[in-house]
Amino acid sequence: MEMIHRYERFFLGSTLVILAIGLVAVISSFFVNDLELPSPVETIDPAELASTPPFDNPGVFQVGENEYDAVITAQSWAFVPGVIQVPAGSKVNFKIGSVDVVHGLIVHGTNVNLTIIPGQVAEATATFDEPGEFLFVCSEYCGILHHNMAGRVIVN
Ligand SMILES: [Cu+2]
Repeated sequence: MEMIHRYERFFLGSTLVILAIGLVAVISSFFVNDLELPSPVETIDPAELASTPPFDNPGVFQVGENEYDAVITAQSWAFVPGVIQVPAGSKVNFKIGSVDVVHGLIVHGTNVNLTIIPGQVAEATATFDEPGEFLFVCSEYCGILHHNMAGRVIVN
């Protein structure tokens, strides 16, 4: 006599197959799509961030024909600079560090979604093909004025 009902065995088996497919998808995506876990690009002493290049001079810097580095410091409760202006068609490399607590950076209309951990430099790249304004906000609750922590990418 069977100890496990055949339906139960069927669902147990299906669950294992689905889990295995998911695991294969996740693992293979690391190699096929070159996905990475969010990890520190480099580490930096948060107390020294404001006096360490490039964060001692935050701003937007042209590094190629259509390429810009946006060096940003995050602090309670502002991004410096709060406005990033680039021409349409620009590739923007966001490079951001926090001087105090954990912040986040989400740039609307792009895939940029970073957690900014004090002591770690976070980087992401986005291309802005169309002129317009793109709001960016802090995505980690960082204190009483968290809701004011925002800025804009202005694409001309
Ligand atoms: Cu914040």
